[in-house]
Amino acid sequence: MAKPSTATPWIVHLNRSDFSSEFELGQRIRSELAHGRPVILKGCAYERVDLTAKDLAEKLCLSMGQLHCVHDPDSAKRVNNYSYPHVSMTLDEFVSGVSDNGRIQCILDCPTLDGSRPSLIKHIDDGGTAWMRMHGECSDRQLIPLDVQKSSSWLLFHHATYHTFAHHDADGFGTWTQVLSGYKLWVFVRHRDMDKCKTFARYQSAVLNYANTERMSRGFYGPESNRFVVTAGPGDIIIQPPGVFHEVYTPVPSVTQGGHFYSYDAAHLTEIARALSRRTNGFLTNQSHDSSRFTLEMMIVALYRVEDREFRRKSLAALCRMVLQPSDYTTAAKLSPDLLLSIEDRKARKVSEKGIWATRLAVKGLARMIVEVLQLRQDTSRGKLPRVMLVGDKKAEAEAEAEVKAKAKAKAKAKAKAKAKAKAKANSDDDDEEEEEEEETLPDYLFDDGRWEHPGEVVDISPLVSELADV
Ligand SMILES: O=C(O)CCC(=O)C(=O)O
Ligand SMILES: [Fe+2]
Repeated sequence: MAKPSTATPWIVHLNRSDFSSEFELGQRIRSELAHGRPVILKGCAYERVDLTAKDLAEKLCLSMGQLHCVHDPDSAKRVNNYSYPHVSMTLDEFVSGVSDNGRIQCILDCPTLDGSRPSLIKHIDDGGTAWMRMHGECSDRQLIPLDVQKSSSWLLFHHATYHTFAHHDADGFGTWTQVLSGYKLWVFVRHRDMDKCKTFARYQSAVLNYANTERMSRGFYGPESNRFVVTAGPGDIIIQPPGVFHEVYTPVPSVTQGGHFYSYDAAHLTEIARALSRRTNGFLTNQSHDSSRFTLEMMIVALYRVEDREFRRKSLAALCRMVLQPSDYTTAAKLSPDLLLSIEDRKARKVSEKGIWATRLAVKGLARMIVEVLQLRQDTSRGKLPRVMLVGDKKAEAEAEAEVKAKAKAKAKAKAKAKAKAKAKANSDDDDEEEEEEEETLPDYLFDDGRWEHPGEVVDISPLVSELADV
């Protein structure tokens, strides 16, 4: 049973009227996200948009005849392909489904025509800011990929009673969403031992516990997870840190706007989510944004333009690591030529084959310098990749069930042994220190202080700024 979001200090509830400016509110939200805490914000301005042809055409300027990729779990059932529950139809056809009891569908990624988002978001979106601030200074980054633009602002349309299974959002993005009509039961899922994960392996097995791929006999999700539900109505904004698992139920027809962002303060959470995504082939997420790497690079270039801001040791280390070791985080094996064409200056490509990588080379040099001057750790030891389980793969499911049973048996055996040992020890001396549960520890810069969600201590970047002045 899900508990209300107010039942946990993990989820933070704020009201716009309690802050004197959006800047101040943005600072507060950034500091909550840095510790992995979702924020629910009430009292923001919005314009109501109903799921009607008139509102979509007149208020959002959408073309009702345009084809969209519609999520339809029933279609997946019909063709027995659960990884592709999509059908194509016009927006008009989709909207007519609001009064058709035979259809429960949604559109998850309709681009907005004006990049609209609450004005507050610019205070937390460091990736978008980096692109705009550095425009003109990176000669080979004059074009912002459409993928980047579309991921910063989109629309969701839902028929009543649609359910989205637990997932984490793609590419380690943070996500904001604002309901424009209807309601959402947004459920944050969290393993009960999440705080205690001291290794990446532990973190990974905790999130796999509630992944929707794990169809065990006791139900669809692992029994070790807590769920906290937010009931979001018109105007309410949900701001979600990177990597947080969530499932969503939409009881009535609904229009929602949303967008993704990266922030310097939560880059350590972005790193973990991207590492998980890479290792599970993006299987626990619902999209992929091949340009995200370019945005992270722009954040490195723009760093010296970020004034009046504290940087944290672990989040900065994570940002550097992602640009220095991209293959640990990118699910897309290769960037598509389209993507490269859209981002690189064609003239520069003709002039010099090397020239097209000017920014990438500069970023790598900069990131290396940041790591060296600020003495940031970069070591990870995250064990081998897990076997990816496919939904509907009976053999894999049976194997996984057997694995869980074997693990539980081994755990019970180890517990009994530890108990016997403790008893023997208690008999032999009076030292009543508690037996610590043994845990395999692997060196990892994000986990070694035992607080993987913590962004690390404040790091003074002035030595870096003076080093850069000398370059
Ligand atoms: O509203 C929904 O059903 C799902 C929204 C969501 O989590 C997403 O688009 O990533
Ligand atoms: Fe999501």
